[in-house]
Amino acid sequence: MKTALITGVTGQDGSYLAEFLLSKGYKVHGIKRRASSFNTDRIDHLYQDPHSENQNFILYYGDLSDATNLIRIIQESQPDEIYNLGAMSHVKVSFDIPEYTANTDGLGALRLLDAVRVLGLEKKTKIYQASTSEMYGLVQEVPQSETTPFYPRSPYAVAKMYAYWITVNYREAYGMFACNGILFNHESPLRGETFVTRKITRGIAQMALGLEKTLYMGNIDSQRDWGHAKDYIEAMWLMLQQDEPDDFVIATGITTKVRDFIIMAFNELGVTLAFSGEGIDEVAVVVSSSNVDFSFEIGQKVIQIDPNYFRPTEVDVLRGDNTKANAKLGWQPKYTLAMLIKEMVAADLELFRKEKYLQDYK
Ligand code: NDP
Ligand code: GDR
Repeated sequence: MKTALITGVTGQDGSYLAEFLLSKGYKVHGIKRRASSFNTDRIDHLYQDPHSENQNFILYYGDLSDATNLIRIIQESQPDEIYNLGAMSHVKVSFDIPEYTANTDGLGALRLLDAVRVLGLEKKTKIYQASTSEMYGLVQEVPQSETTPFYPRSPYAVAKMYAYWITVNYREAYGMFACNGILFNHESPLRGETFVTRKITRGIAQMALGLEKTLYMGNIDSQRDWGHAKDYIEAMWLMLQQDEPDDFVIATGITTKVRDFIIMAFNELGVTLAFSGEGIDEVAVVVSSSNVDFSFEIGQKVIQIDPNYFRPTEVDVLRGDNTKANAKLGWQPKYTLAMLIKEMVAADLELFRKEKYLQDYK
């Protein structure tokens, strides 16, 4: 039985990856942060009573800023594979807490790599580092591949650049099996509520049920290459099953504007939109045709632009070239953007129907 350790196990990717590895027969160890309220919603269905026999999903309290804690957990769990998914992962928030972001997302990766070295596990333990397309930042070329120069545009991306290069350095200096997955945006019904796709699908579901009237957005002209998290966590695993460690771009190869994501998500409910206005504050998005099953009104201003959601420096266009992952890992995405949006809108409608029911009958 193989053993894996996942940092960030309570996040979107961590929860899908834990489920995936358990289904492959792994013993899975996960690190969760101590919080004053429960933060394990996404993995509660995987919970196993510590008193049960053959427990194969084990959680530890820990933090990427705490090296001694990481050393202890790695020593105890003796993992064959470590997936470093833990991070302060919100680009906009990283402008508010840059030092914390550097410590967790940059130095956190170093602490893990060094813990493996200190414990003498360099030849046993393989490491996956969650690198990101945000490292490409200011557009140098489109599509972006493993050879495209980096130009990070946020404290988050700069911190992730450190993690990327320290992973490469430990691979070259100490012969460690350490890989960077340069993953483009990937989403799901488990996506954090403040990332743009989930914010949109939640907002639409709330408006459809009459719980909200307007959704406030930032830059709807940026373009992202969106895939489904379920496809992407499989690529992480594939990287660690190869004979040699390497770095891979994981992306769909298709880019879409945020505003087109909005249109597609509304269309999912049979609602069409009209856009007008040019300047940031003038853009107005109103309902042009509706669906009687939902609470939209013709002319309702469903999207309004709020400059507070803009970033000081933006990444305008991301589109990944997955040729290498396709050739060497045999990886390609199974989900289309349309399938992803359908699943996310349906899940959020279901969520807010329950909430509305509770509100109506309390
Ligand atoms: P999430 O934000 O959903 O999850 C992040 C996880 O990291 C959570 O479990 C969080 O814990 C944990 N965490 C945060 N701070 C710390 C810390 N100081 N110590 C230990 N754990 C911490 O991210 P995703 O699942 O979307 O992404 C996974 C990883 O992949 C991240 O590193 C992200 O930067 C990277 N990435 C994500 C992409 C995407 O599109 N999703 C694309 C490319 C890279 P808690 O639940 O307590 O907050
Ligand atoms: P990103 O994802 O910054 O690409 O980072 P996010 O969904 O936050 O933004 C995508 C684009 O949408 C624009 N946008 C808004 N974004 C948010 N969050 N809220 C808004 O209201 C809004 N309006 C417009 C943004 O400006 C941006 O252009 C994600 C994270 O998961 C990172 O951890 C990961 O590394 C990258 O994807 C790849």
